[in-house]
Amino acid sequence: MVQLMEKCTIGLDVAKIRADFPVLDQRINGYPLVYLDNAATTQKPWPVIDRIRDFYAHEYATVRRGVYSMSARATMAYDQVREQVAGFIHAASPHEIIFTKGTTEAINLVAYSYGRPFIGAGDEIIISAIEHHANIVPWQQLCQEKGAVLKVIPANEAGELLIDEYAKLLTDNTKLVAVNYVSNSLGTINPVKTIIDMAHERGIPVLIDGAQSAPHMAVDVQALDCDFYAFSGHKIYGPTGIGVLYAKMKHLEAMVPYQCGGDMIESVTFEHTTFAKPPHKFEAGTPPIAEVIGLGAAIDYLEKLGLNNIQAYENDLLAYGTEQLQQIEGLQIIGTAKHKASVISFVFPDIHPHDVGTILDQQGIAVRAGHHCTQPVMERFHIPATTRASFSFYNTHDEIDRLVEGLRHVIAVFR
Ligand code: 7TS
Repeated sequence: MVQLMEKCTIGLDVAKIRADFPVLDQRINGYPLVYLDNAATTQKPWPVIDRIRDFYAHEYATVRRGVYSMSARATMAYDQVREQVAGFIHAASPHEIIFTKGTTEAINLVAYSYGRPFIGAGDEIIISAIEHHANIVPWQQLCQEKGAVLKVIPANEAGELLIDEYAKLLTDNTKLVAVNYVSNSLGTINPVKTIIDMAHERGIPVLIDGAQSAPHMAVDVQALDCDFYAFSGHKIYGPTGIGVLYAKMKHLEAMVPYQCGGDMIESVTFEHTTFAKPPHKFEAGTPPIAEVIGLGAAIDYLEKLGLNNIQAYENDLLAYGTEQLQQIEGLQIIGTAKHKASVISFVFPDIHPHDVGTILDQQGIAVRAGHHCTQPVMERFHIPATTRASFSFYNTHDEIDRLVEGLRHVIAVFR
Protein backbone atom coordinates (compact mmCIF):
# COMPACT_ATOMS: atom_id res chain seq x y z
CA MET A 1 0.00 0.00 0.00
CA VAL A 2 2.81 2.37 0.94
CA GLN A 3 4.30 1.46 -2.37
CA LEU A 4 1.12 2.27 -4.32
CA MET A 5 0.77 5.59 -2.53
CA GLU A 6 4.35 6.36 -3.53
CA LYS A 7 3.35 5.83 -7.13
CA CYS A 8 0.53 8.35 -6.84
CA THR A 9 3.18 11.05 -6.52
CA ILE A 10 4.24 10.06 -10.06
CA GLY A 11 0.66 10.52 -11.19
CA LEU A 12 -0.55 6.94 -11.69
CA ASP A 13 -2.99 5.05 -9.50
CA VAL A 14 -1.60 1.59 -10.14
CA ALA A 15 -4.21 -0.32 -8.11
CA LYS A 16 -6.92 1.29 -10.23
CA ILE A 17 -4.98 0.64 -13.42
CA ARG A 18 -4.55 -3.04 -12.55
CA ALA A 19 -8.32 -3.38 -12.18
CA ASP A 20 -8.59 -2.32 -15.83
CA PHE A 21 -6.60 -5.41 -16.93
CA PRO A 22 -8.72 -8.52 -16.30
CA VAL A 23 -5.96 -10.91 -17.33
CA LEU A 24 -3.76 -9.82 -14.45
CA ASP A 25 -6.27 -11.12 -11.91
CA GLN A 26 -5.55 -14.84 -12.11
CA ARG A 27 -3.39 -17.57 -10.66
CA ILE A 28 -0.86 -19.43 -12.77
CA ASN A 29 0.47 -22.71 -11.38
CA GLY A 30 -1.13 -21.83 -8.06
CA TYR A 31 0.44 -18.36 -7.74
CA PRO A 32 -0.91 -14.89 -8.54
CA LEU A 33 0.28 -14.07 -12.06
CA VAL A 34 3.27 -11.74 -12.37
CA TYR A 35 3.35 -10.72 -16.03
CA LEU A 36 6.80 -9.43 -16.99
CA ASP A 37 6.88 -10.03 -20.75
CA ASN A 38 5.65 -6.63 -21.82
CA ALA A 39 8.39 -6.09 -24.40
CA ALA A 40 6.95 -9.08 -26.29
CA THR A 41 3.35 -7.98 -25.99
CA THR A 42 1.20 -6.02 -23.57
CA GLN A 43 -2.08 -7.03 -21.92
CA LYS A 44 -5.36 -5.36 -22.87
CA PRO A 45 -7.44 -3.06 -20.65
CA TRP A 46 -11.26 -3.22 -20.51
CA PRO A 47 -11.72 -0.04 -22.60
CA VAL A 48 -9.92 -1.76 -25.52
CA ILE A 49 -11.74 -5.09 -25.03
CA ASP A 50 -15.11 -3.34 -24.65
CA ARG A 51 -14.60 -1.11 -27.65
CA ILE A 52 -13.84 -4.05 -29.95
CA ARG A 53 -16.78 -6.03 -28.55
CA ASP A 54 -19.16 -3.08 -28.96
CA PHE A 55 -17.91 -2.41 -32.45
CA TYR A 56 -18.56 -6.00 -33.53
CA ALA A 57 -21.87 -6.13 -31.63
CA HIS A 58 -23.38 -2.88 -32.93
CA GLU A 59 -21.32 -1.03 -35.53
CA TYR A 60 -19.42 -3.49 -37.69
CA ALA A 61 -19.48 -2.95 -41.45
CA THR A 62 -16.91 -2.59 -44.20
CA VAL A 63 -15.16 0.74 -44.68
CA ARG A 64 -14.75 3.06 -47.65
CA ARG A 65 -16.99 0.92 -49.86
CA GLY A 66 -20.61 1.06 -48.72
CA VAL A 67 -23.15 3.81 -49.40
CA TYR A 68 -25.28 2.62 -46.49
CA SER A 69 -25.30 4.31 -43.08
CA MET A 70 -23.50 1.57 -41.19
CA SER A 71 -20.58 1.55 -43.59
CA ALA A 72 -20.41 5.34 -43.50
CA ARG A 73 -20.35 5.24 -39.68
CA ALA A 74 -17.69 2.54 -39.57
CA THR A 75 -15.64 4.53 -42.09
CA MET A 76 -15.87 7.63 -39.91
CA ALA A 77 -14.74 5.71 -36.83
CA TYR A 78 -11.91 4.12 -38.80
CA ASP A 79 -10.71 7.43 -40.28
CA GLN A 80 -10.89 9.04 -36.89
CA VAL A 81 -8.31 6.57 -35.58
CA ARG A 82 -5.94 7.59 -38.36
CA GLU A 83 -6.24 11.15 -37.10
CA GLN A 84 -5.75 9.95 -33.55
CA VAL A 85 -2.56 8.08 -34.50
CA ALA A 86 -1.28 11.20 -36.27
CA GLY A 87 -1.91 13.12 -33.04
CA PHE A 88 -0.28 10.39 -30.92
CA ILE A 89 3.05 10.73 -32.75
CA HIS A 90 2.50 14.32 -33.88
CA ALA A 91 2.57 13.64 -37.61
CA ALA A 92 1.89 16.64 -39.85
CA SER A 93 -1.09 14.88 -41.49
CA PRO A 94 -3.20 11.72 -41.06
CA HIS A 95 -2.37 10.98 -44.70
CA GLU A 96 1.14 10.14 -43.53
CA ILE A 97 -0.21 7.25 -41.40
CA ILE A 98 -0.32 3.82 -43.07
CA PHE A 99 -2.02 0.96 -41.25
CA THR A 100 0.01 -2.25 -41.39
CA LYS A 101 -0.08 -5.59 -39.56
CA GLY A 102 2.65 -4.43 -37.21
CA THR A 103 6.21 -3.13 -37.04
CA THR A 104 7.51 -6.05 -39.09
CA GLU A 105 5.17 -5.36 -41.97
CA ALA A 106 5.83 -1.61 -41.74
CA ILE A 107 9.60 -2.14 -42.15
CA ASN A 108 9.07 -4.65 -44.95
CA LEU A 109 6.82 -2.11 -46.66
CA VAL A 110 9.62 0.47 -46.61
CA ALA A 111 12.21 -2.09 -47.77
CA TYR A 112 9.95 -2.96 -50.71
CA SER A 113 8.32 0.32 -51.64
CA TYR A 114 11.22 2.68 -50.92
CA GLY A 115 14.14 0.26 -51.09
CA ARG A 116 13.42 -1.35 -54.44
CA PRO A 117 13.10 1.84 -56.48
CA PHE A 118 15.72 3.93 -54.65
CA ILE A 119 18.47 1.54 -53.52
CA GLY A 120 20.74 -0.10 -56.07
CA ALA A 121 24.09 -1.79 -56.63
CA GLY A 122 26.91 -0.29 -54.55
CA ASP A 123 24.53 1.70 -52.34
CA GLU A 124 24.79 1.34 -48.58
CA ILE A 125 22.25 0.86 -45.81
CA ILE A 126 23.25 1.43 -42.18
CA ILE A 127 21.61 -0.45 -39.32
CA SER A 128 22.91 -1.06 -35.78
CA ALA A 129 24.36 -3.96 -33.82
CA ILE A 130 21.34 -4.01 -31.50
CA GLU A 131 18.44 -4.42 -33.93
CA HIS A 132 15.53 -6.84 -33.81
CA HIS A 133 15.57 -9.28 -36.74
CA ALA A 134 12.64 -7.29 -38.18
CA ASN A 135 15.05 -4.41 -38.79
CA ILE A 136 17.89 -6.59 -40.11
CA VAL A 137 16.51 -9.25 -42.42
CA PRO A 138 14.42 -7.03 -44.78
CA TRP A 139 17.52 -4.84 -45.41
CA GLN A 140 19.83 -7.81 -45.77
CA GLN A 141 17.49 -9.36 -48.35
CA LEU A 142 17.23 -6.06 -50.21
CA CYS A 143 21.03 -5.71 -50.25
CA GLN A 144 21.43 -9.26 -51.57
CA GLU A 145 18.89 -8.65 -54.30
CA LYS A 146 20.34 -5.30 -55.38
CA GLY A 147 24.05 -5.77 -54.72
CA ALA A 148 23.91 -3.10 -52.00
CA VAL A 149 25.99 -3.17 -48.81
CA LEU A 150 24.70 -3.51 -45.24
CA LYS A 151 26.79 -1.67 -42.64
CA VAL A 152 26.40 -2.00 -38.89
CA ILE A 153 26.93 0.62 -36.15
CA PRO A 154 28.81 -1.22 -33.37
CA ALA A 155 27.83 -1.18 -29.70
CA ASN A 156 29.97 -1.04 -26.55
CA GLU A 157 29.87 -3.45 -23.58
CA ALA A 158 26.97 -1.51 -22.07
CA GLY A 159 24.92 -1.96 -25.24
CA GLU A 160 25.27 1.68 -26.33
CA LEU A 161 25.83 2.56 -29.98
CA LEU A 162 29.23 4.07 -30.85
CA ILE A 163 28.28 7.33 -32.49
CA ASP A 164 31.87 8.12 -33.57
CA GLU A 165 31.89 4.84 -35.47
CA TYR A 166 28.50 5.69 -36.98
CA ALA A 167 29.97 8.97 -38.28
CA LYS A 168 32.65 6.97 -40.10
CA LEU A 169 30.07 4.68 -41.73
CA LEU A 170 28.15 7.52 -43.38
CA THR A 171 29.34 8.00 -46.98
CA ASP A 172 28.10 9.44 -50.24
CA ASN A 173 26.77 5.95 -51.04
CA THR A 174 24.59 5.70 -47.92
CA LYS A 175 20.97 5.62 -49.03
CA LEU A 176 19.19 4.82 -45.75
CA VAL A 177 19.78 4.53 -42.00
CA ALA A 178 17.45 2.21 -40.06
CA VAL A 179 17.77 1.92 -36.27
CA ASN A 180 15.54 1.16 -33.34
CA TYR A 181 14.68 3.83 -30.79
CA VAL A 182 14.79 1.29 -27.95
CA SER A 183 16.44 -2.14 -28.04
CA ASN A 184 14.03 -4.93 -27.12
CA SER A 185 16.69 -7.22 -25.67
CA LEU A 186 18.92 -4.66 -23.89
CA GLY A 187 16.57 -1.77 -23.18
CA THR A 188 19.06 0.78 -24.57
CA ILE A 189 17.45 4.07 -25.59
CA ASN A 190 19.39 5.16 -28.65
CA PRO A 191 20.27 8.82 -29.37
CA VAL A 192 18.01 8.80 -32.41
CA LYS A 193 17.83 12.58 -32.75
CA THR A 194 21.62 12.72 -33.15
CA ILE A 195 21.56 9.74 -35.52
CA ILE A 196 18.87 11.42 -37.65
CA ASP A 197 20.59 14.82 -37.70
CA MET A 198 23.92 13.29 -38.74
CA ALA A 199 22.25 11.39 -41.61
CA HIS A 200 20.26 14.44 -42.70
CA GLU A 201 23.44 16.51 -42.98
CA ARG A 202 24.15 14.28 -45.97
CA GLY A 203 20.52 14.14 -47.15
CA ILE A 204 20.09 10.51 -46.05
CA PRO A 205 16.62 9.41 -44.87
CA VAL A 206 16.23 7.61 -41.54
CA LEU A 207 13.78 4.92 -40.45
CA ILE A 208 13.12 4.54 -36.74
CA ASP A 209 11.86 1.18 -35.48
CA GLY A 210 9.59 2.44 -32.71
CA ALA A 211 8.24 -0.95 -31.57
CA GLN A 212 9.76 -0.50 -28.11
CA SER A 213 9.57 3.30 -27.82
CA ALA A 214 5.86 3.71 -28.60
CA PRO A 215 4.73 2.02 -25.33
CA HIS A 216 7.14 3.91 -23.06
CA MET A 217 7.58 7.50 -24.16
CA ALA A 218 5.93 10.38 -25.96
CA VAL A 219 7.27 10.55 -29.51
CA ASP A 220 7.06 13.54 -31.83
CA VAL A 221 8.01 12.48 -35.36
CA GLN A 222 8.19 16.08 -36.56
CA ALA A 223 10.54 17.12 -33.75
CA LEU A 224 12.68 14.03 -34.41
CA ASP A 225 12.41 14.74 -38.14
CA CYS A 226 12.59 11.01 -38.89
CA ASP A 227 11.55 9.96 -42.38
CA PHE A 228 9.85 6.73 -41.30
CA TYR A 229 8.59 5.53 -37.90
CA ALA A 230 7.08 2.08 -37.30
CA PHE A 231 5.28 0.57 -34.31
CA SER A 232 2.89 -2.23 -33.32
CA GLY A 233 -0.58 -1.96 -31.77
CA HIS A 234 -0.18 -5.04 -29.59
CA LYS A 235 2.81 -3.52 -27.77
CA ILE A 236 0.82 -0.42 -26.82
CA TYR A 237 -2.09 -2.28 -25.15
CA GLY A 238 -4.04 -2.58 -28.41
CA PRO A 239 -4.94 -5.59 -30.56
CA THR A 240 -2.62 -7.82 -32.56
CA GLY A 241 -2.71 -7.59 -36.34
CA ILE A 242 -2.48 -3.81 -36.46
CA GLY A 243 0.54 -1.54 -36.65
CA VAL A 244 1.55 1.80 -38.05
CA LEU A 245 4.00 3.12 -40.56
CA TYR A 246 4.50 6.87 -40.45
CA ALA A 247 6.31 8.29 -43.46
CA LYS A 248 6.86 11.82 -44.70
CA MET A 249 4.46 12.60 -47.53
CA LYS A 250 7.29 13.31 -50.01
CA HIS A 251 8.47 9.70 -49.58
CA LEU A 252 4.97 8.20 -49.75
CA GLU A 253 4.35 10.02 -53.01
CA ALA A 254 7.57 8.69 -54.53
CA MET A 255 7.26 5.11 -53.24
CA VAL A 256 5.75 2.21 -55.22
CA PRO A 257 2.76 0.28 -53.83
CA TYR A 258 3.56 -2.62 -51.51
CA GLN A 259 0.54 -4.75 -52.39
CA CYS A 260 -1.94 -4.32 -55.19
CA GLY A 261 -5.67 -4.92 -55.30
CA GLY A 262 -8.86 -3.26 -54.15
CA ASP A 263 -8.96 0.13 -52.43
CA MET A 264 -5.47 1.23 -53.49
CA ILE A 265 -6.40 2.34 -56.98
CA GLU A 266 -7.79 5.42 -58.65
CA SER A 267 -8.74 3.65 -61.91
CA VAL A 268 -8.21 0.24 -63.46
CA THR A 269 -8.42 -0.97 -67.04
CA PHE A 270 -6.88 -4.15 -68.43
CA GLU A 271 -4.16 -2.00 -69.92
CA HIS A 272 -3.35 0.35 -67.08
CA THR A 273 -3.88 1.18 -63.40
CA THR A 274 -3.47 4.50 -61.64
CA PHE A 275 -3.01 4.46 -57.90
CA ALA A 276 -4.88 6.22 -55.14
CA LYS A 277 -3.09 8.88 -53.12
CA PRO A 278 -1.36 7.95 -49.83
CA PRO A 279 -2.28 6.47 -47.44
CA HIS A 280 -4.69 4.37 -49.54
CA LYS A 281 -2.01 3.57 -52.12
CA PHE A 282 -0.39 1.38 -49.42
CA GLU A 283 -3.51 -0.27 -47.99
CA ALA A 284 -4.74 -2.83 -50.49
CA GLY A 285 -7.74 -4.97 -49.58
CA THR A 286 -10.23 -4.89 -46.72
CA PRO A 287 -8.28 -3.52 -43.77
CA PRO A 288 -8.25 -4.90 -40.20
CA ILE A 289 -11.20 -2.68 -39.27
CA ALA A 290 -11.93 -3.78 -35.70
CA GLU A 291 -8.20 -3.85 -34.94
CA VAL A 292 -7.91 -0.22 -36.02
CA ILE A 293 -10.87 0.66 -33.78
CA GLY A 294 -9.19 -1.20 -30.89
CA LEU A 295 -5.94 0.66 -31.54
CA GLY A 296 -7.84 3.92 -31.18
CA ALA A 297 -9.14 2.81 -27.78
CA ALA A 298 -5.61 1.83 -26.70
CA ILE A 299 -4.21 5.23 -27.68
CA ASP A 300 -7.07 6.91 -25.76
CA TYR A 301 -6.17 4.83 -22.73
CA LEU A 302 -2.45 5.70 -22.90
CA GLU A 303 -3.14 9.38 -23.44
CA LYS A 304 -5.44 9.47 -20.41
CA LEU A 305 -2.66 8.01 -18.26
CA GLY A 306 -0.15 10.34 -19.92
CA LEU A 307 3.01 9.08 -21.61
CA ASN A 308 5.17 11.23 -19.34
CA ASN A 309 3.55 9.69 -16.25
CA ILE A 310 4.04 6.24 -17.75
CA GLN A 311 7.70 6.91 -18.47
CA ALA A 312 8.35 8.29 -14.97
CA TYR A 313 6.65 5.31 -13.31
CA GLU A 314 8.43 2.75 -15.50
CA ASN A 315 11.78 4.46 -14.84
CA ASP A 316 11.11 3.94 -11.16
CA LEU A 317 10.40 0.23 -11.78
CA LEU A 318 13.59 -0.04 -13.83
CA ALA A 319 15.67 1.57 -11.08
CA TYR A 320 14.13 -0.62 -8.37
CA GLY A 321 14.36 -3.80 -10.48
CA THR A 322 17.99 -3.13 -11.43
CA GLU A 323 18.97 -2.48 -7.81
CA GLN A 324 17.22 -5.64 -6.60
CA LEU A 325 18.50 -7.95 -9.34
CA GLN A 326 22.06 -6.71 -8.89
CA GLN A 327 21.97 -8.13 -5.37
CA ILE A 328 21.41 -11.68 -6.60
CA GLU A 329 24.62 -13.66 -6.49
CA GLY A 330 25.98 -14.59 -9.91
CA LEU A 331 23.33 -12.67 -11.85
CA GLN A 332 24.75 -10.52 -14.62
CA ILE A 333 22.65 -7.85 -16.30
CA ILE A 334 23.16 -7.70 -20.07
CA GLY A 335 22.51 -4.15 -21.24
CA THR A 336 23.69 -1.50 -18.82
CA ALA A 337 23.29 1.61 -20.96
CA LYS A 338 22.97 4.95 -19.20
CA HIS A 339 19.64 5.58 -20.92
CA LYS A 340 17.35 2.57 -20.72
CA ALA A 341 13.68 1.69 -20.99
CA SER A 342 12.13 -0.75 -18.50
CA VAL A 343 13.74 -3.92 -19.87
CA ILE A 344 16.19 -6.03 -17.87
CA SER A 345 17.97 -8.92 -19.57
CA PHE A 346 20.20 -11.12 -17.43
CA VAL A 347 22.17 -14.34 -17.33
CA PHE A 348 23.62 -16.69 -14.74
CA PRO A 349 26.99 -18.33 -15.49
CA ASP A 350 25.73 -21.83 -14.75
CA ILE A 351 21.95 -21.84 -15.37
CA HIS A 352 20.41 -21.76 -18.85
CA PRO A 353 17.90 -18.91 -19.41
CA HIS A 354 15.25 -21.42 -20.51
CA ASP A 355 15.58 -23.21 -17.15
CA VAL A 356 15.30 -19.85 -15.38
CA GLY A 357 12.14 -19.03 -17.36
CA THR A 358 10.61 -22.45 -16.72
CA ILE A 359 11.19 -22.38 -12.96
CA LEU A 360 9.88 -18.81 -12.76
CA ASP A 361 6.76 -19.94 -14.64
CA GLN A 362 6.21 -22.67 -12.05
CA GLN A 363 5.92 -19.77 -9.59
CA GLY A 364 3.45 -17.84 -11.76
CA ILE A 365 6.05 -15.43 -13.14
CA ALA A 366 6.01 -14.84 -16.93
CA VAL A 367 9.31 -13.70 -18.46
CA ARG A 368 10.83 -14.33 -21.87
CA ALA A 369 13.90 -16.51 -22.28
CA GLY A 370 15.78 -16.81 -25.55
CA HIS A 371 17.53 -14.59 -28.07
CA HIS A 372 14.53 -12.24 -28.34
CA CYS A 373 14.85 -12.15 -32.15
CA THR A 374 18.21 -10.41 -31.70
CA GLN A 375 20.74 -13.15 -32.43
CA PRO A 376 23.49 -10.65 -33.36
CA VAL A 377 23.08 -9.05 -29.90
CA MET A 378 23.60 -12.45 -28.29
CA GLU A 379 26.69 -12.93 -30.43
CA ARG A 380 27.99 -9.48 -29.45
CA PHE A 381 27.80 -10.46 -25.78
CA HIS A 382 29.01 -14.05 -26.39
CA ILE A 383 25.90 -15.64 -24.89
CA PRO A 384 23.29 -17.95 -26.39
CA ALA A 385 20.30 -16.31 -24.74
CA THR A 386 19.11 -14.22 -21.81
CA THR A 387 16.17 -14.19 -19.44
CA ARG A 388 14.30 -10.92 -19.88
CA ALA A 389 11.95 -9.13 -17.51
CA SER A 390 10.19 -6.16 -19.09
CA PHE A 391 7.95 -3.87 -17.07
CA SER A 392 4.74 -2.02 -17.79
CA PHE A 393 2.93 0.68 -15.82
CA TYR A 394 0.71 -2.05 -14.32
CA ASN A 395 3.67 -3.77 -12.66
CA THR A 396 4.63 -3.03 -9.06
CA HIS A 397 7.54 -3.22 -6.65
CA ASP A 398 5.79 -6.21 -5.06
CA GLU A 399 5.97 -8.04 -8.37
CA ILE A 400 9.66 -7.25 -8.70
CA ASP A 401 10.08 -8.67 -5.19
CA ARG A 402 8.28 -11.81 -6.40
CA LEU A 403 10.74 -12.01 -9.32
CA VAL A 404 13.69 -11.74 -6.93
CA GLU A 405 12.22 -14.40 -4.66
CA GLY A 406 11.58 -16.58 -7.72
CA LEU A 407 15.18 -16.20 -8.86
CA ARG A 408 16.46 -17.17 -5.41
CA HIS A 409 14.37 -20.31 -5.75
CA VAL A 410 15.89 -20.97 -9.21
CA ILE A 411 19.36 -20.75 -7.67
CA ALA A 412 18.35 -23.08 -4.82
CA VAL A 413 17.10 -25.68 -7.33
CA PHE A 414 20.45 -25.66 -9.13
CA ARG A 415 22.74 -25.76 -6.06
N1 7TS B 1 11.30 -4.20 -33.59
C1 7TS B 1 11.51 -4.30 -32.26
C2 7TS B 1 12.50 -3.40 -31.59
C3 7TS B 1 10.78 -5.25 -31.52
O1 7TS B 1 10.97 -5.34 -30.21
C4 7TS B 1 9.85 -6.08 -32.19
C5 7TS B 1 9.09 -7.16 -31.47
C6 7TS B 1 9.65 -5.90 -33.56
C7 7TS B 1 10.41 -4.96 -34.23
C8 7TS B 1 8.63 -6.67 -34.32
O2 7TS B 1 7.36 -6.31 -33.91
P1 7TS B 1 6.06 -7.13 -34.42
O3 7TS B 1 4.94 -6.57 -33.62
O4 7TS B 1 5.96 -6.88 -35.87
O5 7TS B 1 6.37 -8.57 -34.10
N2 7TS B 1 9.74 -7.62 -30.32
C9 7TS B 1 9.42 -8.75 -29.62
C10 7TS B 1 10.07 -9.12 -28.45
O6 7TS B 1 10.96 -8.50 -27.91
N3 7TS B 1 9.54 -10.27 -28.01
O7 7TS B 1 8.56 -10.65 -28.85
C11 7TS B 1 8.48 -9.70 -29.86
